[in-house]
Amino acid sequence: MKGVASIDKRDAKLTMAHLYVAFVALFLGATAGLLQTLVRSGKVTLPAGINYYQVLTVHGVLLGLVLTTFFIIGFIIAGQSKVCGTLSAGERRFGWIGYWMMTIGVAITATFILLGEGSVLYTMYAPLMAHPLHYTGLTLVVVGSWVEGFVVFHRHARWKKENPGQTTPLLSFMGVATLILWLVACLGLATTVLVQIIPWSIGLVPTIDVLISRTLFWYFGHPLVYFWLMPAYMAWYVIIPKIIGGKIFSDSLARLSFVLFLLFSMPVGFHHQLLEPGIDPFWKYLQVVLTYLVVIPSLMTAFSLFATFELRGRELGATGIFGWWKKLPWKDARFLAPFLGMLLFIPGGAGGIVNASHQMNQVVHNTIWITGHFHLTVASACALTFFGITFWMVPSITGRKLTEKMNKVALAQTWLWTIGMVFMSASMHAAGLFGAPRRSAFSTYAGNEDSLAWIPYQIAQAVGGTILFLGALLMVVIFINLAFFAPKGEEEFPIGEVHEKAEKVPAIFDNFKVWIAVTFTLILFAYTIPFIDMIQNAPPGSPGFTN
Ligand code: HAS
Ligand code: CU
Repeated sequence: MKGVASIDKRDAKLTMAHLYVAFVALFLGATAGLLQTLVRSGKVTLPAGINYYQVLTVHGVLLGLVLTTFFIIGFIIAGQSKVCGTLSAGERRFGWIGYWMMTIGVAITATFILLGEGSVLYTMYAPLMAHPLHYTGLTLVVVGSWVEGFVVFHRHARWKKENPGQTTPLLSFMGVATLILWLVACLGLATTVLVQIIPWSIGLVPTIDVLISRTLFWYFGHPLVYFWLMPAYMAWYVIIPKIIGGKIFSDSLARLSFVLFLLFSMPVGFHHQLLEPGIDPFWKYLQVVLTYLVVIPSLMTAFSLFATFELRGRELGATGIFGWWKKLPWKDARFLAPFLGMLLFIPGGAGGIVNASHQMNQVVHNTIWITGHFHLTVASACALTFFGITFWMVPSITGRKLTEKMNKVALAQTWLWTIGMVFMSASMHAAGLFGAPRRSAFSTYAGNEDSLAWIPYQIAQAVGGTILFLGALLMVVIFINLAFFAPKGEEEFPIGEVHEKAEKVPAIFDNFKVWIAVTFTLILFAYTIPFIDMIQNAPPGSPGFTN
């Protein structure tokens, strides 16, 4: 049989190029993750003098940066090609230029991490200092992603021009919002890297202002987590309704939640610095309040998803409060994986609210509780959703089929990942409450009394981590199968329709200029005075340190 691809073949090729890099990153990053949980169990030491922080950096960069960014951009491009129509030759050319910049950047950075010249944990965190080329590679990744961002903006604008007066396709709107958020967030990163970190790592200046660098980093670091989350929400709002045979509850509500993410995710970086000295408590307080505001779009999303599930269930004859539960397509991996992601996001989000609460942050901040939090959010809610997308998107755009057999393998993969993650994250939360530190190679403290309380949880962590690793391996196998060996055929690219009773979308939602202006106003409000303060009262700078 001949395969029928759901989008233009040339666009599919561009998306697939991104996914190849993403899944190589998954394989290597998961291997590093396995090593870490084994070391932290206190029972294993790394062979051949491999440094724990080097492994941790490989893990964080490959999974937190490479897997996510490549997957997300690949998905947004495929989605746009589907809902707006194929890219123009020029757009596609710039897509490839951006892709190669990112890929070459990753290769450079990976080289320096492997040489042991870039063990700076999460890509850049003063006063840890890496080789200047490590940062140059990362800069290429970021600039490449901007080039691709402009491709997405251009395709969206072209659709608008071709369809005057019409509401833009929801999926494309969401892709644009996600990449605007990414661009605005990256301004902070670019500033600290170009103005502070690179001159310092080359040796042009002897010291760095750590507080300013970290503040710029977290101005970026918080919206970064929504850059991961919003593509998952794209699937939850637009793809899942179609997979379960239902409708999108409300187009306007979906757009509003994306607009709110844009507005409120930048002026909240201080919730990562609540224990950092040198920031006035008033501004920390203000940013904590804004953090609670950024929870709202997620609560709206939960509401909207419940509504979609319930409406669909009732259509199929469900009765009672939870009757719809039985009507959901549990045996469809395209549904199960993102659904379990949603489920794990409930404790993940609740933990986030704990972190954001100033007093409670003191209990959890330096502990592995936080590591548990972000494995439930990015590594469960987002990762499981990305896997769920992969199950249909890869065969769909390459003209292949997700066979029943592969669907079963995908269900097994979903359970392995979920069970591994539940064990690992739950133990991380528990160990954290007993005081087990994070970002530390030492986890047993020579058996002192405190560490005795957390060691059993660290062993459970390693068990969970091992199950999880098997889940990651199986995911790589599924990806390779779907990309190269699955039978030719036609697989749906599921795009939900809006419920007929939903309100019409107000035109203001489609006007990104307004939202960008409000975003910058809020950023200036939350950061101007704290920055003036930090500059005026700057302590002496710090030299560089290496792990
Ligand atoms: Fe976070 C630290 C606060 C969300 C990721 N976070 C981190 C770090 C990462 C991260 C990576 O305020 C560590 C950085 C580092 O290395 O230091 N986080 C929050 C808050 C939220 C939040 C308030 N985080 C995320 C998401 C992430 C992520 C999303 C990745 C994708 N986080 C913090 C704070 C810190 C922090 C502090 C700093 C801690 C410190 O001291 O260092 C909120 O956005 C969460 C809102 C979410 C919800 C859940 C809504 C539920 C939904 C699912 C519905 C389910 C359905 C299925 C429909 C309120 C949408 C239902 C079915 C049934 C049967 C029930
Ligand atoms: Cu945050």
